Amino acid sequence: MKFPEWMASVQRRVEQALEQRLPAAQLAPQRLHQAMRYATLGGGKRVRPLLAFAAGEMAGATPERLDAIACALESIHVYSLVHDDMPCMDDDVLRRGKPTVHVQYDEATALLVGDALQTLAFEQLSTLGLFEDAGNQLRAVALLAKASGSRGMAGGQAIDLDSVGKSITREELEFMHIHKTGALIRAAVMLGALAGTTDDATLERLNHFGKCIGLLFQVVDDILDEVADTATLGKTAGKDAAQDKPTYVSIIGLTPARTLARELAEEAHGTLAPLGAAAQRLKEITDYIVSRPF
Ligand code: GRG
Repeated sequence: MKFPEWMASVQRRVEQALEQRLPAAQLAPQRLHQAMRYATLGGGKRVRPLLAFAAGEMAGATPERLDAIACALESIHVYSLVHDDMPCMDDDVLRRGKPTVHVQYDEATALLVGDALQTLAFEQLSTLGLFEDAGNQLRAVALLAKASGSRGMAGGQAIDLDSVGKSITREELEFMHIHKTGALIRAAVMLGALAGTTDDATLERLNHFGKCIGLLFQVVDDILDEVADTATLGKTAGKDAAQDKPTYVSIIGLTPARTLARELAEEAHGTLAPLGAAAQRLKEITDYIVSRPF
């Protein structure tokens, strides 16, 4: 199967899995469940699920097992977007082409949607029999918890909020992004691999690949933001805080950021090279991520 076809089939599969695993809209409390579904369904590239499927297929994990893992990852990701969009953080009114949850519902609901999606993720991941090996399942739960918490995504977000209007070094920016965006992307690769059978050397290799691709994702995101801003002559209205945030482009410049993206993609490919054809999908996802802005 060609990559675009594979990607579309995983995206469809994940949409269906999320649809089934999210509490029904008719189930009380209806407003909260409707808002959880509103936030999660019908949008997004599903990059983290794609990475989990790619690594999981490589490790021989069944698609049914990967469905649950993909849902756990996407639930954490959506929770982070819903909270990130709130007035106390980035104060965004649009996400995935529709009004953000606090705009469509209200702030308290948005807070609860994030909370409930986060715990739903761990409920999914701890389903009995989801992993061949109970030790690997516990490892996956711990990995996702760490990647989401203060030593991962939430920690990166805290640094991000603290850096508004300040000048930070390239090293500090990298530290922030490895945590804020990179940790969950890295966890996606690792969780997929843990759902199948993978030796420790390969897991270590995938861990390094995850680190490269997590950072790559953010560098590309910064480039895309810059290119979009330039095209629309600046997103001035209502985005002051986000505009003052340091990015790869603001710290090292657009051309060096593009060079960095290429270098990170090369490092990701180099890390996967010894895995041969088994890592084909991971290589294709790397190219998909890096090719977006160029
Ligand atoms: C609130 C704890 C907490 C964390 C928020 C990830 C994050 C941390 C905030 C998102 C803000 C943001 C726009 C970050 C830049 C990179 C990024 C994660 C973009 C959104 O992810 P995509 O492109 O989105 O995968 P889709 O909609 O495709 O799922």
